[in-house]
Amino acid sequence: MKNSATEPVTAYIGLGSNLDNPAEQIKSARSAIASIAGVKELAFSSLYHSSPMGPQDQPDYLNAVMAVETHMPPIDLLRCLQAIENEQGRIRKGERWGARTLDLDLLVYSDQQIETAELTVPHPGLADRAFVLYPLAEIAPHLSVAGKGNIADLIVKCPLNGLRRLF
Ligand code: A4P
Ligand code: MG
Repeated sequence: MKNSATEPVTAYIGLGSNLDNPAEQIKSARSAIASIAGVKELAFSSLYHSSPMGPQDQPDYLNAVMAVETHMPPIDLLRCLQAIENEQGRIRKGERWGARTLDLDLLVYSDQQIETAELTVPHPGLADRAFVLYPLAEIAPHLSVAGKGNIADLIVKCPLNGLRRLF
């Protein structure tokens, strides 16, 4: 296992927002994640503009991906991410894929494959989502995603779907 107390692992976090000034939401979330004890920012992608996946009667999204180094077990990291979502005013209305101030998904945690009631890693939607794959490839062009393959191969099979890189 690579998440022992002595050896940190690299994890990738997907950030998405389509309410209440998405650029500010993502900026605040980046600082909040980098401030978690035992988490260090390694890289942050450009911001990407994307059309909503799911219900179409919601605003477009801003998306980004962050790479971090951490000693924290994946479930603890997920709980910290959920706390940040809540702090930034995320209201869960029970609608699948509905509008949100902030969505933080644990995309990849080292080379681990995890399947529990609370956490699936790599994130199950990763390979089908341009707004995840393209920013991920920007900061980790040589990444191999456990059980799914190389990021370069995944990108080839995933149309852009209107995704635009901003800055
Ligand atoms: N969960 C399991 N595995 C994970 C993981 N790897 N990372 C569980 C994060 N959470 C994980 O999540 C529901 C449950 O998933 C959690 O309780 C957690 O234990 P949630 O955040 O409460 O609900 P959700 O986000 O609405 O559901 P879901 O199915 O996770 O949605 P996604 O996949 O997060 O998609 N369109 C664009 N363009 N850009 C977006 O970023 N995002 C979504 C949400 C919809 N449409 C979008 C975007
Ligand atoms: Mg989510």
